[in-house]
Amino acid sequence: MALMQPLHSLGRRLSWDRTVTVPAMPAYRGMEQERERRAGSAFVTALSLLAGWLGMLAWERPTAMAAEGSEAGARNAIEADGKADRLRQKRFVSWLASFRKKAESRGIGAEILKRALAGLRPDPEILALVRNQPEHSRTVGAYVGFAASEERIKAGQAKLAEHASLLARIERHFGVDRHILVAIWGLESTYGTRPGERPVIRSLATLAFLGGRRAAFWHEQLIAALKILERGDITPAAMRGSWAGAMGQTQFIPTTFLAFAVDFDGDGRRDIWRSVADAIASAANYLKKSGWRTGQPWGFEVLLPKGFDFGLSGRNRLRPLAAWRRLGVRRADGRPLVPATGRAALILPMGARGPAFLVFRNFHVILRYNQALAYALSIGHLADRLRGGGPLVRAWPEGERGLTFAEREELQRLLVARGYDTGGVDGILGPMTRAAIRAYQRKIGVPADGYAGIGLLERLRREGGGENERGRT
Ligand SMILES: [Ca+2]
Repeated sequence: MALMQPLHSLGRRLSWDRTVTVPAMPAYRGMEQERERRAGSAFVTALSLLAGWLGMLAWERPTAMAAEGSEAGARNAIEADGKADRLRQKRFVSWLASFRKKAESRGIGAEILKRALAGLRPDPEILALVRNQPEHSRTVGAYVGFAASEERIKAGQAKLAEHASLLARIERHFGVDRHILVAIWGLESTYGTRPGERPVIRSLATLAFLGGRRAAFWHEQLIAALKILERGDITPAAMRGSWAGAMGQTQFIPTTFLAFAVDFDGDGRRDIWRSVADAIASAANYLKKSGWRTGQPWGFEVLLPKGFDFGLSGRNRLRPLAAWRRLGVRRADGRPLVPATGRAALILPMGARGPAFLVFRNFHVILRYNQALAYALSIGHLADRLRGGGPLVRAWPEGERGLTFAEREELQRLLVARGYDTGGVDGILGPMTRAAIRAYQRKIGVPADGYAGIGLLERLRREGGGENERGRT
């Protein structure tokens, strides 16, 4: 059963340019900016979330730690917790009154505000969920293996058969490959079996109340959720989702719902919670509006020739397939590289030692759904498996794991100390850090794949920092 757990329950701190990591926490469907539209199941870095909440954590259990170990201490801790609860409740009520005024000024009707917000209390479990984040994170390989597990493939193939005529209609209407849609359904909610159980209004109100750096984002999601209720797509009681407000079988956050959800079964409501037709068609609509190209692949695994220049990889380095072919790149499944499928980028999700992929525009469209490279790759690969394709030809490298935030910062510090420009020490492995890694890799004569693995960090540690490598000749 654990293997059938949907990915949203693992959360996503993934993105193309960050270390691809999958902490075991529920999806944090935020986005750095509104422009990302859906924020996908996005992944605010959990750390920034934590940082924003430190104040909250501090007064949540003020004396529990200090009092640990004695019965009197335990009683004091409980009393203190009771006080903290009452304080929190008082602050929440006052916050809610002010939110209600803002919602009214945004045109939300008094009736729905009354129905949705009456008796609302903050959700203390959300704090625990944020606290219990693991230090380490999954690698892309582990994530893809988890996503495209035998159980999920088997269940997905059964769903393809069960909903064949619906899927054919959705495919005709939106022009999006049914295998991709079923893969999304499979990862988001384990084919609709895990659409999320938490009341969305309560979760979003808790998050907006906690504030922090992303308070405005949660505020907007809460407003959007109220708009959905007001339109009558779903009742407050049935509007359930992840702790971060990702809702229903497609795990849309409210603003994404407002932008992309459709009523495909024609009952007048856009019900991504209970209607398979509405849920899958809404996902199809989202991909279509994000630029899906009908009939084109997301990408495929490739094999690279000996002596290949790994510096050519990178998701924005597009080349025609003919150019990749001239460089000796071939499909791992032995099929020919057909030049008609447009320009492609070469990605090496776990560096030169792992599988390589050529990816097309549709891969970037999947990234609009969720910005994590591991997510998009998982969707693509799971879709291929659902279609009857085989497992990846190359194995993921052994002995790797995702770097922690502290380790990513350490990596950047060590590179900076050696004279490389990482664009700051912020724990975010963006294009500049990747470029710095490649430069360092060329210097030490290893494949310049730009991959920030534990092996690279250990090598930097061994060689120490503090010397300016470039200045030394
Ligand atoms: Ca409907």
